Amino acid sequence: MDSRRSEAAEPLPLAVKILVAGGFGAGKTTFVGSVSEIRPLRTEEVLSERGVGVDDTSGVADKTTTTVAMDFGRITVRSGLVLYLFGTPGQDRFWFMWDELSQGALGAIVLADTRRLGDCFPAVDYFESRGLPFLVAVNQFDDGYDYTEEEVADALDLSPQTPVLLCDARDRDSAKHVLTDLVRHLIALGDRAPAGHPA
Ligand SMILES: Nc1nc2c(ncn2[C@@H]2O[C@H](COP(=O)(O)OP(=O)(O)OP(=O)(O)O)[C@@H](O)[C@H]2O)c(=O)[nH]1
Ligand SMILES: [Mg+2]
Repeated sequence: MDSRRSEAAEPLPLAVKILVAGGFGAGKTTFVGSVSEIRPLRTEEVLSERGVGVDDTSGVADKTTTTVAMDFGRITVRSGLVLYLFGTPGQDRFWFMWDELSQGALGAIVLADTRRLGDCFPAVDYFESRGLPFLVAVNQFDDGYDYTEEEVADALDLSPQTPVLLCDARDRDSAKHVLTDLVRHLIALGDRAPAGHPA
């Protein structure tokens, strides 16, 4: 068989860059790790005493490590469509990374932590101000409040078209569901945009 012909018949998959953002300890690294089909790249460092008074660990006292640069993972959501996932660092002192990480991204997941819902405000603000489409995935912690999607949308003052859904970042199917909803949201926004204008 002519290998050049078989290569030509297989189109390259569409690669889409997605950010996974949210407050400190919201579950971003967990989310990327549970859904990635490759061994995720992580940049975890142990939270040391030097961060005391700098990092706000209230509500996540059990946390021993934190992401200092980014998480990276990959998932094929359907044939021909591959998502490259970039998890952001959660601590305020690593905000300077966000502009770099968001270069070329088509969409974002904002993970909301049910123990500290307000911590995802900065991520929501960031994506709204840059016009990057996002959805809010509410990561439910056992010791958090059981919010409904409507309560979260109200509390975060989201625009009516921003999807909100409940999830468990530790569960692969749940995380994959969040990503497929984001892809649907991006496609719907693209369909609504006037020709020649980005959504
Ligand atoms: N109960 C519960 N625990 C979770 C869930 N998601 C993450 N965790 C736990 O919460 C802890 C923090 O998760 P990470 O994934 O490190 O959070 P992160 O947002 O990447 O944290 P930073 O990078 O430090 O901002 C880990 O011990 C996880 O096992 C969840 O949905 N439910
Ligand atoms: Mg992390």
